[in-house]
Amino acid sequence: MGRIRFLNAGESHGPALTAIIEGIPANLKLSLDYINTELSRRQKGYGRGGRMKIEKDQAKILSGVRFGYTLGSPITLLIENRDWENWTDIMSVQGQPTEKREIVHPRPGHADLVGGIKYGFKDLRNVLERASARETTTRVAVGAVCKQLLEDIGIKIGSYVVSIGELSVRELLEFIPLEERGKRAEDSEVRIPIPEEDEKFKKLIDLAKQEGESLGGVFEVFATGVPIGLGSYVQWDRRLDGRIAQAMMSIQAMKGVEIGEGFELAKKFGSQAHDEIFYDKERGFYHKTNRAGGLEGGVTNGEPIIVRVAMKPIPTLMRKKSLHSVDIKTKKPFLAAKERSDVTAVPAAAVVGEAMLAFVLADAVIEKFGNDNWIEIKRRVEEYRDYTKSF
Ligand code: EPS
Repeated sequence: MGRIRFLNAGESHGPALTAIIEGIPANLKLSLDYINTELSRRQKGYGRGGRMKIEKDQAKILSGVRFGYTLGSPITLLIENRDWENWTDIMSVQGQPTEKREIVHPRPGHADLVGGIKYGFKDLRNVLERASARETTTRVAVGAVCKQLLEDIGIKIGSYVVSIGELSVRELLEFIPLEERGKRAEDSEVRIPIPEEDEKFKKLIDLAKQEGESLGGVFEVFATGVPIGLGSYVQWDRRLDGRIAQAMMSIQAMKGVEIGEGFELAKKFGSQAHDEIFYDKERGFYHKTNRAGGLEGGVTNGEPIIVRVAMKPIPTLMRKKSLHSVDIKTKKPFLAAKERSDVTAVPAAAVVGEAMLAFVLADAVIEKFGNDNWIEIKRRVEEYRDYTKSF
């Protein structure tokens, strides 16, 4: 397995969220502004709820960086929850439990019930606080560190939304280059790369909001400039496609991952499914198609990595009649709890997907090229890129 790891901690309404990343080599230039820009990208998206109006996520670096360069020691990131001041009694570390904001009507589709049973909580707030997608804030901060490492060796990551509910722009994307899709998504409130379609998507989200409903969708994350040979076929847990899928599925509410043409490939004859190999002195080995999404045998093949991820609708429904549930104390039928939530968070989830892809790729880079001094590692990457061309 790889050599970068991170752990994060923090409750949604606790004082702060933190993450420790270990394994980022020394002498990598790191910008805090870059991290904060990424955090603000995660906060965007038409259909977000009230919480995003309260928060203005900003990271503090508590360790591992000096005068703008990494030290090779663990990097600690801290993001304060502005909302914390409204929850000090409910989320108090000491003192007596309160029934205020207690949750006893688990929401279908959320971790509420399974978490309560598993950990033995009768107040399901204990589950919600950590299961919440608020946790993805730190993933984005960690991803922003990894992205800076990757960009320094020419690997760029982006994302865009393909569909929300039944509305899709997938058919319209074919002739738009990946990087252009990512660029256009930045200017769209729903992160779709076809600006003319924005209004349609916003109307659907408005409708869902009116109905007290929520919406899921599909987003794609890509990486360009990826060298041949990251990941490995020699053992199941070294295969990079598997590692990417795991990272994506670990994001709250994700229910499906495809790489390249994914499920569509299953319908094709072999001759229509695979990417033929060509050679050019300038480019080295290359493919004219990229149905494999940049991965063959669990190893990167030099083409852009393309990952498609499906997000289910958020479980909190604000409509009068939410979903059937059971009061965990009385065992009587009850409607599921309502919490402040988003109507949809697919645009934000795409930014989290970028962070997870950045983490997996940075890890794979370090695994292949070394993990101590970034200056040496960078040189090794350059030499290796020459070697793959002349192979
Ligand atoms: C989120 C913060 C949360 C939710 C959302 C994501 O804040 P709050 O619960 O205070 O409104 O808005 O999380 C969920 C919808 C969920 O079910 O976990 C964030 O920072 O992205």
